[in-house]
Amino acid sequence: MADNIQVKVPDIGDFDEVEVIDVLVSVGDQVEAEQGLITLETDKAAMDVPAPQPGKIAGLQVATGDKVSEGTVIALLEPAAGDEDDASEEEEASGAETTEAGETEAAHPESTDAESTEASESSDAAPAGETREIEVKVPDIGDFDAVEVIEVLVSEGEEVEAEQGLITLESDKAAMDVPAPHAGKVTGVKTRTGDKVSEGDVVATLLAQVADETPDEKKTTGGGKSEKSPEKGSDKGTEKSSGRPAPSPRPADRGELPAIDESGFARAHATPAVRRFARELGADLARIRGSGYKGRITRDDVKQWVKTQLRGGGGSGAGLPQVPEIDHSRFGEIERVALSRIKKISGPRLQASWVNAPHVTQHDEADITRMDAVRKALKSDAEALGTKMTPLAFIMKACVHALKEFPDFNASLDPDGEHLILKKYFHLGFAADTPHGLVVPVIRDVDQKNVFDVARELGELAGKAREGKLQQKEMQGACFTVSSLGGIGGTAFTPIVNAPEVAILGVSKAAMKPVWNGQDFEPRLMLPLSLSYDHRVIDGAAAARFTGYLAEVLRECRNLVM
Ligand code: CAO
Repeated sequence: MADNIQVKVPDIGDFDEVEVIDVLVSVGDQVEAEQGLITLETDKAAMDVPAPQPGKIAGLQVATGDKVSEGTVIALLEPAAGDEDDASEEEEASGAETTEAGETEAAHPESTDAESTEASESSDAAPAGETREIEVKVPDIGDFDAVEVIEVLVSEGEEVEAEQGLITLESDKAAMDVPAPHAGKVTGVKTRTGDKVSEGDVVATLLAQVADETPDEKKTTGGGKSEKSPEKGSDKGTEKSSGRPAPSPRPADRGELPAIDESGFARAHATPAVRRFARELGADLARIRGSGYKGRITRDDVKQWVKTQLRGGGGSGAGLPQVPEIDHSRFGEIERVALSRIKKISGPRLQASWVNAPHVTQHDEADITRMDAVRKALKSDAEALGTKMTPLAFIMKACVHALKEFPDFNASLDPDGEHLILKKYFHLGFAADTPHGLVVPVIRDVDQKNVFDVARELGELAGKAREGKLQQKEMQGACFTVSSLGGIGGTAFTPIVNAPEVAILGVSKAAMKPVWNGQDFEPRLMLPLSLSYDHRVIDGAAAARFTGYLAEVLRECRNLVM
């Protein structure tokens, strides 16, 4: 049998002690090469640590909420048959190491069902005020059955607070946490990510001090189908799990946060750390729209929401009117397919940018007749170097000139909303269309590279993007983004700013047009430019000057090659 491979956290840039926000696989799962095993989240971004090669998960060494750094072993992978020979090669690339096949036990083994059943029976008989083991079961979750566990938020041995989410369930309509009914220590985790659970299923066992238990509390702790439960229907989700009446929410006054709706708070999709943070600030998670993976509420969402409330509410995207839910099958045959992983991650980010940054798009045209002649003249030299010389390399070089002339475009708005962070470097992102979705690789220091270097990096990064091999650090640090649909078509579009950048340049397909030179119409190759910008930072006049200047730099085509 092949040796197991230790999968380690790769180089994650300047970050240390990064939080594991999701464990995407379970022991025994078969995984493909590049499949995400865990998700890490820094202040800036979420990223997956992928499997270096196909195989079976022989052990998991981390749990949600753990902190990891470069080199931390996160899982043991039993290579798929036939891939053993590649293992050592892969190790080098991924920082993985082999270990003896025997060392494959999961770091968070599960306790047995027999123990928890017994514990549950004894818990029902135990007097109030005693420390005892209780079973936490899926409460009444309305009309849903066999709901997917999308996240296990705790591991065995972990101390939890009352109301802290233990697992997250996701139905077609909503994500909800099953919370701990009491503070205590997790003695067993009974579900894994990907399991399907229904009302009454045991999700965990907890050693807790149970004082003054009310009938309502009993119902949540052991509210399964097997219990003699009171009438069903009034305790959807976790509404009664706190045993406290939920204070009725009231509108926010300026400088004041609305009261927390406890039942909504318990159901909100957020990690324990974010829950604690929200409690500290008095923020109601039920009111916050999550921008993280699968709509998870991040620390930044909480901060942003609190800031907006203190400024008088609105604007952050929280409390947006919902699009009505429609049963499309009433009108004809339908098929429901999962979004790609990239779309699930990029969707909330695009939406966060769209709702946070007031967008305006400035359209313009650049005469690139001369630039295209230069590009064609360089094409064969580029080909000799194995590089394709497309207009995009020139456009990125021209953008650097415009960014130097208009530094406010090479900036980000400080989260305090009162300062602009001006960047003295010129790292440019470009949108790349891949079979899995849209990604934005970044070319660093474009100002210090000639057009051949830029074209070569464009080709390399676009190739990696299409193969799904981009590393996280190759998508970080951009100051400004170019989104080119020039190779496809169209005359104009409205790109969404890649926040926290403040502007993005959309480029459409160049076309030969008759242009009046004062005496005659001349055939000129005209490139459509669509600059979207964050109107909190950029004014319309500045945007018009920016595109005008950019068009002039492209027309002259000076200082773009070297
Ligand atoms: N006008 C006319 N022709 C253009 C052009 C333009 N603006 N831009 C590129 N072309 C031509 C190229 O010269 C090339 O032609 P040849 O093969 O004859 O030289 C052809 O179109 C294809 O170019 P390309 O698309 O392969 O290369 P690129 O450098 O222009 O773009 C990349 C690379 C990765 C940006 C592109 O492949 C891509 O993914 N574009 C989609 C980006 C996207 O989805 N944006 C929308 C996001 S929402 O904001």
